[in-house]
Amino acid sequence: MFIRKNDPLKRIWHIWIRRWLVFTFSYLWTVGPTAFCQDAATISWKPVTQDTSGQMETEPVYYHIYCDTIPGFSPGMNNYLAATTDTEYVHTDPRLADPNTDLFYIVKAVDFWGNQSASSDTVGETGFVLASVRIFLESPYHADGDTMSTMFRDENLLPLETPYAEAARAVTEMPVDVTDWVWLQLRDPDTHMVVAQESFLLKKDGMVTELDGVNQQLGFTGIDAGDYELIVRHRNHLAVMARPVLHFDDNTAALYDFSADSSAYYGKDATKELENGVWGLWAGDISQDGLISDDDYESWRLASQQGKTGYQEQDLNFDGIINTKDYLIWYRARLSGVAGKVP
Ligand SMILES: [Ca+2]
Ligand SMILES: [Ca+2]
Repeated sequence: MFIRKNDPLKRIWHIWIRRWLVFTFSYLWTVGPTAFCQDAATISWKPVTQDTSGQMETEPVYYHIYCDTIPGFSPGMNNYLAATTDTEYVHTDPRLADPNTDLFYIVKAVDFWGNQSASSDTVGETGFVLASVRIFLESPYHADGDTMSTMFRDENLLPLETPYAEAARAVTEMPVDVTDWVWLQLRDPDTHMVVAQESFLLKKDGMVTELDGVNQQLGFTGIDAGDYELIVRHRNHLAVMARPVLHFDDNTAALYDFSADSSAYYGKDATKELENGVWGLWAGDISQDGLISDDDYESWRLASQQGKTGYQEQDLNFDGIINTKDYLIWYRARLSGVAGKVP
């Protein structure tokens, strides 16, 4: 379900307030539009009236409001918006009128003595679901230390803009420990149509993160909770799909770990064993057609002849140079007869 700024208040979320760590109680809050202003939104919630021991609150309760562009954000100093003793807040921000940016909000209650509640659920301009994914790529993976190369990032070769035009996104500064960009898609399990997709950062330990390089709760906006196929794509590896259809919603997502088990992947031989018990994506699909074929070889050959360097899809071993080392990776994959298993 979408929330649009010109819709009436629609959704109600339950949250729990926790104080003194002994007792909890709930209140409700909603986010909704102001009637006439496209760059403003009204966030409202029901008041906290009881403390954690069930007594009436006699002192004023403050509500701290946090706002971010990432649905899975954690409230903190860097996204603190305002405090109020009211039970609603009108937020005016030009980003609310920007169709390419969605804002999300969290509220925490703070009592007279400074005790903070747990976070509310997140509400925002659009519906969203969260995912958490770990995955390794064959090319940059080093068995020593179980990590992937960050050479592109460390040599300032990693582009600030994602290479996946279908999921355009950019950072202003590349976080540390990033190996590359990856592209995740959610598909309807019946029609196999993509319902949401986004570019994310892949850290050297295999964790996929939001653009801050820290947040592992990956937001897909514009869709409601449901069962979806999860697909991971990378610019020169064979794409993979999670084996079961997974349930996604706006609660904190459990990790789906492609690196730990070959059964995490849909299809036989969809994954390569990088070392004992560690699984990753096959390198070599330079043309991104789901096959390891002569197309990929031709692309490598041309790039090699032209002496291309840096961040190139033909660079299959992630060293910034295109030479026979890359050819050998393609050749071994070709000999193995592997192909993408995403239907
Ligand atoms: Ca190919
Ligand atoms: Ca290379």
